[in-house]
Amino acid sequence: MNRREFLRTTAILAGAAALPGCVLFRAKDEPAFDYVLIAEASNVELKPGKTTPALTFNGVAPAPVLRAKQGQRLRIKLINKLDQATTIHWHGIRIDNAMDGVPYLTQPPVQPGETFLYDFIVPDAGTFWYHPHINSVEQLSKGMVGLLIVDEKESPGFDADIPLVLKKWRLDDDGRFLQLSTPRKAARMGTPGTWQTVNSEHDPVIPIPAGGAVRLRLANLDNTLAYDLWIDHPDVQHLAYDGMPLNPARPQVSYLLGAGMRIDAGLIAPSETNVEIPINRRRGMRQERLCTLKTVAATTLVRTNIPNLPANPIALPDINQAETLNFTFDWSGAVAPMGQSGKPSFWAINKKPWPGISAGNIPEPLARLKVDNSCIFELVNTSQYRHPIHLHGVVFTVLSSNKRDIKPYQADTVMLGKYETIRIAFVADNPGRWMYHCHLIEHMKTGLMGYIDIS
Ligand SMILES: [Cu+2]
Repeated sequence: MNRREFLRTTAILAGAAALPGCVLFRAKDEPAFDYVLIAEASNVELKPGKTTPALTFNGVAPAPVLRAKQGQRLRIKLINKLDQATTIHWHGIRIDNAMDGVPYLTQPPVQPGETFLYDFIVPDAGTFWYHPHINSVEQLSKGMVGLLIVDEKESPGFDADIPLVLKKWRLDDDGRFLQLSTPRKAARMGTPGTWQTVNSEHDPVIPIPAGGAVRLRLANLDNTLAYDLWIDHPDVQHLAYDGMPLNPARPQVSYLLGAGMRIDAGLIAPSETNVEIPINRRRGMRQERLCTLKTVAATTLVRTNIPNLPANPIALPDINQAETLNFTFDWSGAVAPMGQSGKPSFWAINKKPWPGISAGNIPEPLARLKVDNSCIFELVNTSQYRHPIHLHGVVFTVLSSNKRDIKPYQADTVMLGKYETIRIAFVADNPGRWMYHCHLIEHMKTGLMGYIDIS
């Protein structure tokens, strides 16, 4: 048994899950902090036998899985040992605005050699993640992405809880990074990676307890790709999207997982050992295997029911009283330099490409919302390229689409298909300035970003 297999087996026996190479970094010596995250350049092994010069938290890529309990205070000390500024954004957490990790808008960038203490309450249970919100093409592409799992107040009772971080790294044959972005691709569907991994391994086999109730936390932490996932087992349930439970759970359907989005899926593992369940990415008629679940002997009873997840305490919008705002996501194709950055802008929200931000130059918000008001956002995509649209600070309900039937659900990121219009609704109950952007990072960096002001 090699170390990775040992870690996995140990994790299953413990009823928890470990990511290979992603050891929890509890701050034993510094009781004031629950976690210490050191941003640093580190060599990692993604392609077997090859060295990849990654940017990491705590020397591993993807970053360590952080774990907290719903309703608890979480303190994380960021130490920046990079040669560039960074921050940490906590994707999907309904956080205090000052802790949201957006440079200039919510905090000064954390410069090389500096530290920053993130200190916040986690109000919702679910599968969330974290990443810098600065120089995002490079910092996210090169590895500074990790899960933040918030456990329910009472354990739902799964026999295994397995994070599956999807990421396709843009590497050459020797494991070095290729050019991460080109204007041509940024103006279209983004620059895809070349080396697909699940939890930093290519096509891994992941043990699950035979007969047990298994929770899979599928997280797309890629900068670019969308995954049409399919778990090849007859009774898979979708339990949650973006950490927000579906009540009741829904049978597995096609759900395009854009950059930044998550699915919690549940299944009862076959009671025989050595049964393999592939997880595939569907691409038209083709299926590309991402990883394989494989049953191993376990001391669990044979289960018949997938546990339910309790709802999170999200205020429900009053649709009849809600104010509707329209946001059009446009392809402008302009190669004209934008704003102060002088970089090309290809994308715009309501005709405004994000001009960049600096200490003395905070752009105007895309909208000002009155605190506690219900709002409907109508998201209009006028292009043939899709956009995973993410709003910080709140959880919204996805209401409807002009292209497909939507059974409403809660999320923090919604995939806006080509020429699609989607309506989302939420209560603006979290005051602050919240970023509102496409999570396809090259789109965000070439214009498709803004923020809303709730006050
Ligand atoms: Cu986009």
